[in-house]
Amino acid sequence: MNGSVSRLRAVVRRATMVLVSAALVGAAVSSTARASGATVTSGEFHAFAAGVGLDISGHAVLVRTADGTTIVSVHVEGLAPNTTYGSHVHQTACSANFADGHFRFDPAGPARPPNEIWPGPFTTNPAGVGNGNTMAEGTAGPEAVSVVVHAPDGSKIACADLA
Ligand SMILES: [Cu+2]
Repeated sequence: MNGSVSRLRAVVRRATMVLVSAALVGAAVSSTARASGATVTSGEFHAFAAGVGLDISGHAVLVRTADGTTIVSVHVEGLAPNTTYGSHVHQTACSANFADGHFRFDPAGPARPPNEIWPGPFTTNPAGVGNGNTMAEGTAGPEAVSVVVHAPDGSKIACADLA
């Protein structure tokens, strides 16, 4: 691992800790983020599409930092234990065509990071709670408006609108 990767990972770890505490105290987080020049959007997860009927909750936070990176953190409860889920930033609201497809920095570019923003895959603990996070180089455009959690078979089971 080179120095810049380990530095980035340290930044992500720190940012994730800040985000998790921030998500718990929403108002305080956005004033802190404003002070640093970042913009923060966040939203609550709800069961969705193939997941309707499941008691899924949690939240997603997307931070556009002042120095041009995008950090996304998800916390999801009510999932199956010890299971790996996919998660991506999507390009429409949860109510519009089931959040449609993935946000891409370059719409004509590859369907994977770093051109997309994937806070998963993440693996749940024995209680069915999962946490995922990622940091992308670049500021996500205005169409980065939702975060979807996918079951292991790829189906969309939860969605959070970011506002
Ligand atoms: Cu997705």
